[in-house]
Amino acid sequence: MTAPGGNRTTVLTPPGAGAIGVIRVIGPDAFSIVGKLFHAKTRRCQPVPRSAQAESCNSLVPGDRLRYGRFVVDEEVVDDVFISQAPTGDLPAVDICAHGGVRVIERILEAFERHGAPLRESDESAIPIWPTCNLIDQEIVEAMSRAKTERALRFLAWQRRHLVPFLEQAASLCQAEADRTRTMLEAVLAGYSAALTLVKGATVIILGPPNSGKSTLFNRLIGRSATIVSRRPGTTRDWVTESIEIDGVPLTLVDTAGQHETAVSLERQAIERGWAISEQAEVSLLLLDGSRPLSEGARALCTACRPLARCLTVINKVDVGRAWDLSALPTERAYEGVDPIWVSALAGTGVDVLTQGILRVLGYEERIDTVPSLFTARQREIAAEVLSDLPHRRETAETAIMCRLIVPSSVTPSSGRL
Ligand SMILES: Nc1nc2c(ncn2[C@@H]2O[C@H](COP(=O)(O)OP(=O)(O)O)[C@@H](O)[C@H]2O)c(=O)[nH]1
Ligand SMILES: [Mg+2]
Repeated sequence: MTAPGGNRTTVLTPPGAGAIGVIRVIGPDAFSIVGKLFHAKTRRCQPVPRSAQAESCNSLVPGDRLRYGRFVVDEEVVDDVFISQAPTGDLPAVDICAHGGVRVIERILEAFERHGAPLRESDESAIPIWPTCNLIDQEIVEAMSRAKTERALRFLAWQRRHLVPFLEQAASLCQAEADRTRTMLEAVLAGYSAALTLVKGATVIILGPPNSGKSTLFNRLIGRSATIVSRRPGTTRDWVTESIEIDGVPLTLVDTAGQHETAVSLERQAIERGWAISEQAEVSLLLLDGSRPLSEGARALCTACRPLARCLTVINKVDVGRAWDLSALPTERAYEGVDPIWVSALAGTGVDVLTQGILRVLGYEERIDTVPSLFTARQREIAAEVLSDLPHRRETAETAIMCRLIVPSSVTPSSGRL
């Protein structure tokens, strides 16, 4: 048991729910305890005045700035982590963002326990209220606790500093320079789809006739052999999912059973489920075997995939040779400028072009990391509404940006508890 005001830790993220686990150390010695275990890797971006507390914590920067480094126990690196000072009001507190694996979190908690900050579970008072100053800030903080990749976390940290000031400026220009407000709102909306994917992730499903190499491509993309690959059609009896990241974008990859007519009911179910997922997936990959003449079944599948959003045609086994060219395809399969991609899932040829194609259809042509960008459906809806009202209702637009989009804390019903 810890004394009510004593040093303790609490885990802010649900176990196994995200790739990032956030541990909060709270108590009078929080900074010095973290300072004994954290070793900074990078220099500060810019000099900032250090508080006496931050001085005692190995390279921690005050406020919401993140520091990147290593969590080291008994001279062994447990994980690469970010740390930030958690603004709590009464007691000092430091957040450690580590990879969310159960063992990593356990080892960090054990180390803190040994240094006098044991885990205190189900203790409401141990979880301080985030002093968010507006609704967008609150949305950012909540999204940070669920971020799946380091890039998502960096993106959100950047938005936390820049998004609201940018929107406030857009609001202040409504009356005098409505055109600039319009341009600014268009800019924050432009990156929405990519930002949403970065924060929440996207599903990529691999469809195709049996034996076209779906499982081989799946394994190639996840970088290890997780599904059985076989020459006998129909080996993947059910769909398999795996979390991967491409350039820091979190993706759920789905390998399906071959899309063909079959009497085997188990496989039939898997195929049907594959179709159900593909309708919800952000990206579908239609994988065809390019080393043999295109079968009637494959041609029928091309036609069936037509209504799918963001469906890329991928032609496999280029290492064996090209038995047909694109004119053999029953439909024009280019999607938003991404032409059919020739790959060898076995040899890895063309896989980089494919991963870049996936990012491209998800809106990653431009770097979105350092431009103000909206990232929730709520934000987008309000911004789009304001945009359509401009320039006729400038006053309402200003109020809408300030009071409905940004929403200062005095107006928010919830105080931002995670
Ligand atoms: N030569 C060659 N063979 C491949 C390639 N991709 C997959 N294969 C082979 O094709 C067969 C079927 O692959 P699999 O991934 O099980 O296909 P699935 O039924 O679509 O999942 C296996 O023998 C693979 O080794 C490739 O790029 N080149
Ligand atoms: Mg398979």
